[in-house]
Amino acid sequence: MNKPTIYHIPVCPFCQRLDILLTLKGRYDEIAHQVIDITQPRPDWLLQKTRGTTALPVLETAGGHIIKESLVILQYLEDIYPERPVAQRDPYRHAVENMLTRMDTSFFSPGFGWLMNQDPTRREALREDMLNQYAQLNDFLLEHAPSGPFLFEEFGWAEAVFTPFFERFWFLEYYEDFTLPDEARYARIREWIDACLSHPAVQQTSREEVVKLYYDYSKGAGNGALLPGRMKSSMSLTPDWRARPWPPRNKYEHNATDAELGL
Ligand code: GAZ
Repeated sequence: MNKPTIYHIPVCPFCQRLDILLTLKGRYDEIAHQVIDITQPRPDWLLQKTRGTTALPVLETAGGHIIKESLVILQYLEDIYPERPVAQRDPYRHAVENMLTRMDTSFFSPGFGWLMNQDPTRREALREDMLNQYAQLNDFLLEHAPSGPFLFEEFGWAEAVFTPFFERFWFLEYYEDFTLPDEARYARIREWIDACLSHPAVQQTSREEVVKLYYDYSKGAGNGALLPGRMKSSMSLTPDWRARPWPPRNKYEHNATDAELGL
């Protein structure tokens, strides 16, 4: 019997969700993990498996079936590895974590939108949008889990869904000088984020990797796209990010070259 295979992109937050879940279950090594280079066209063999779609992660089951969409794959992994459940089993509790999960897109979209923004006059409005999303999560947690730090007793499903984005938003601190204000309106979400970030199952990436790989996103080029005048994307697999210098932070004033980025 083949192992199930996950096709993934390094530093993709949706892919990291699966790594977190598998780590929580102690099953990470039972899956084959195959890296796909986001800066190159998808290989034909992969496009054949996906029938032409390019978004990752994709899971190929041991029986050769293809499953797309990170949240769908998470549920599949939860179902095939039912010991050490990560999702809640009680119907009401499961509904609560699903409500929070459903807030993911309205949380991460303004974060990526702000990172990719190129118009300095829009910065304050984008900061406000982002803060409103943190406030909504804060309110949800105050209603359903006032004593914290997690939604339930332990790091679980909602934490696996959101933590990759808490880690990606290190790019907002670096490129947009964003920090969550030290105010009561954000105290509960701050506590959740801190507890999530320090959990042992979420250490697949680092602030340094995120900041270096997402430089081109900060200049408006997403998903491995190439910026004008550049030969290489900051999302390239080589040179290794550890060997590259920290990128310049002044995205609104300066276009870094390949050489400046250590590419
Ligand atoms: N809904 C899918 C899932 O699995 O949950 C999303 C997967 C996805 O978007 N994967 C991206 C991908 O494979 C990599 S991570 N892209 C290559 C391709 O060919 O489609 C997020 C953004 C954004 C831009 C990028 C990303 C991101 O907004 O992290 O907003 C959330 C991509 C402009």
